[in-house]
Amino acid sequence: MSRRHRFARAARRAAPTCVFAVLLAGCASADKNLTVPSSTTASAASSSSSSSSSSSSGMAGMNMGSGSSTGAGSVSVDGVKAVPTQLLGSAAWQGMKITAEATTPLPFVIYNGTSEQMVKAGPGTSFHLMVMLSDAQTGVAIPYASVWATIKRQGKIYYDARQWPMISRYMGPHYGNDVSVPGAGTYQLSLLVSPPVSARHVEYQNVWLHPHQVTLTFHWTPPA
Ligand SMILES: [Cu+2]
Repeated sequence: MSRRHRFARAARRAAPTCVFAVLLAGCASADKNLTVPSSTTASAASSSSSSSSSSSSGMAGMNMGSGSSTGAGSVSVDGVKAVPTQLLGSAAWQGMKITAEATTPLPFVIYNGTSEQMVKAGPGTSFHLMVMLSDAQTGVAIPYASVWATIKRQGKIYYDARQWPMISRYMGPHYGNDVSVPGAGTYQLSLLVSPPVSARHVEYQNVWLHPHQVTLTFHWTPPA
């Protein structure tokens, strides 16, 4: 099954949750706007993005416990501490910066407007994946899109899921989920990003009109 169809099928499967999230998550775009996604391949090492500089060598020693790009080890709000993040890679798409980061596994709450569901990271969870979409020039977050993440190693798929539109005091709006991978290794992370489904100021009228896929390579080492 093609990625495109998998995406659409999964979007339909997610329909009950999309009822409330359709505007925020852009779930409708999966059925309405799908065309064959354009695709680029970037790796953390080859990306020209400034923020990827630490990943080109840093990922070899990826350690969720010590690597920190937030420097927020001492920051705590209501007892909830910022957790260190590790850059997995970044790419650019028509002026949108797509950045994938990982934090230590963490619980999160899915709230649908009337009820909530707590998602706890199980013992097999490797990390919490966060995909940030932002304007490459201004750094302002871009909401209302959808992100589907697929993680492969040597052609085998180990993770394949929609990312929740998510908010966080420290990370701001992002798209994320808890992820399990089978141990240390070099993985390919593919991100299928759908167009933001929203009204747009005219500076954005000609960009991000079709789904777009990027592939990032990262090295994963479980924390000691
Ligand atoms: Cu998150």
